[in-house]
Amino acid sequence: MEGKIYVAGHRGLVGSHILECLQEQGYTNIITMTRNELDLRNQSAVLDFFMEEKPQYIFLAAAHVGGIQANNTYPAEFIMNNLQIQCNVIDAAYKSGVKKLLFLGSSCIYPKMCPQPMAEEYLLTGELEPTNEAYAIAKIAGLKMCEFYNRQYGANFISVMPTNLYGPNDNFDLESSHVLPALLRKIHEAKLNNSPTVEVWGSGEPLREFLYVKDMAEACICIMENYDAANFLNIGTGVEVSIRQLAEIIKNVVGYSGELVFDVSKPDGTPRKLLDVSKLHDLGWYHKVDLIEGIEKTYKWYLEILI
Ligand code: GFB
Repeated sequence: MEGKIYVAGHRGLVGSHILECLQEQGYTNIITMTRNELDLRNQSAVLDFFMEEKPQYIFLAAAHVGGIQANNTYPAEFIMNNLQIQCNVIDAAYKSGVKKLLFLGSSCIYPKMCPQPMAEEYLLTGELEPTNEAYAIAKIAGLKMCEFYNRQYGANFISVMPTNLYGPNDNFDLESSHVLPALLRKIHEAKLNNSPTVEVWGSGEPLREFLYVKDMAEACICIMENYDAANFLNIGTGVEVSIRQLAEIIKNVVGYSGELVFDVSKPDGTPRKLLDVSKLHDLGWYHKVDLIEGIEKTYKWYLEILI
């Protein structure tokens, strides 16, 4: 409980909840750095920080992230920023003698036409989804880097691959956000403006799995405490919904009765992305918050920050 923990990305969606959960669970020796204090893309600054602070446990939740449109429009930034952050932190962790590091990946690492649900073994068995290829390649490099540092140097670096996450502290910017916060905001604003319709990107047919971020944070801490194998782990619920069903659920939570209008000029992305979470369940970890409850909590938070 006294070991020095560094949460990288503590202002992001996952990092902020990891920090909060660690504090709730009684961890006291936690360090964080804002982007202005430490630019994780700067290799020498990162190494200096690790050598000086000598943290023992690292949650690597810092990343350049975004929804389908941001990924598709800015692939150079997604690959460069993520590779730099990961390489710098993972290598500095090794050089400074970190005991254990948890690297956060993404379910978009799996092939576009992957058999469903997607088991860990299906990595690198097919072509990636083009809209997020840059991000996926960076995340695959990160998980492989952890694997190779374990193999060659005997490090204890673990990777987890979460499904689509959502919750308080998410990004609600309509151009760069993921689908859930985008639809929550659009439907809320349509209700306020008495607008008869809401625009939903794509066909509404793609299937996605959503995990409430607090569950994700608890899973990360549980894995950091209890799991030492070199193989990476999927983190999800094992439950999927179509984008159309998601929009209907959000309409119910918000209390909006207008129509959904599907803009098929926008990309659908991968048709289906359901994780096989049997290995996680074998460890005894199950999600607690289901989709409706999670959306209700997120909407409550969203209304509070608007005040
Ligand atoms: O959440 P999302 O942006 O990302 O989009 P991905 C999921 C689906 O929702 C797509 C549709 O089929 C979108 O077309 N969608 C409908 C919308 N309306 C909207 C909207 O208003 N905004 C957004 N953003 N989508 C991302 C990857 O893939 O998922 C990342 O690009 C990462 O690399 C992340 O892996 C978890 O699930 O398609």
